[in-house]
Amino acid sequence: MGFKACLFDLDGVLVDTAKYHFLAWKRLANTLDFDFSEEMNEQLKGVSRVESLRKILDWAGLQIPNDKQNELATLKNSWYVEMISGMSSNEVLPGAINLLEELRKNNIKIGLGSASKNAKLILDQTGITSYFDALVDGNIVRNSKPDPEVFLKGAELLNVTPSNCLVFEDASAGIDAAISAGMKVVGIGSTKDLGNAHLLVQNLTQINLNAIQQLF
Ligand code: B16
Ligand code: MG
Repeated sequence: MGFKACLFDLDGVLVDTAKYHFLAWKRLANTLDFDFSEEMNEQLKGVSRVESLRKILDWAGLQIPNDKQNELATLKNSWYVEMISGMSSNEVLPGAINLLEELRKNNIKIGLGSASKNAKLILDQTGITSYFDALVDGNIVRNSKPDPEVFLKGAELLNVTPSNCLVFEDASAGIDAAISAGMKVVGIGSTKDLGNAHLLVQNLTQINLNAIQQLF
C-alpha cells in the first residue's frame, strides 16, 4: 500500500519548453498582425496545441475556418520542432535527474503525463527517455487536462492504483486533473495558480523521496 509511482508533466516540470512555444506562437501571431505577449504565453501552459491556437485567435479577434486553423497549427509546430530539435541534456531543469535517479533506485515507477505531441522528441533530445516506464502524451489522450485521462492512463500503464500515484505539475489545469484522478500532486512554481496542490515547491531541487512519502 501507499506510494508506488510518480507521473511527471513535461513542460515546466522537467524541461522549460515554454520559451520555444513562446517564440513559435509569437512568430505565427506576427504573420497575423497580432502581437503575442509573454503574459498570454503563460496562459497556454498545459493547454493543447489546437486549444492554444483558438485562444490566440480569440485574443486577436480573428475568425478563421477550421482547415486554415490546422494549417496555422502545423506551421507553428514546424518552427517549434526546429527549435526543440536543438535541445540537449543541459536543458533538463535543476533537480530532475537527482529525483529520477532516487525514484529508480527505490523501485518507484515513473511515468510521463504531458499534453505535448512532441514529448518523445524532447525526452530523447534531453537524454531522459530511459527513466520512464510509461509515456502518456498528446498523441494518446483524447481529453485535455483538467480531464484526468492523461494521469489515469499513466497509472493504468504502470499497473498502479491512482491513489498510490504522485503527480508533478506546473499548470493549474494539470493539478486539477491529478486531483480528479484521485492522486496526490506537487505543484511546481509560484503559489498564485497552484493553490490546490498538496505541496508546493519552486523546483525539483526542493523535493526528495522522504518528503514525498510524508504525503501518503
Ligand atoms: P505540442 P505539458 C504542454 O506541455 C505545454 O505546456 C503547452 O504549452 C503546449 O501547448 C502543449 O504541451 C502541447 O504541445 O504543441 O508540442 O503538442 O506541460 O503538458 O508537458
Ligand atoms: Mg506543464
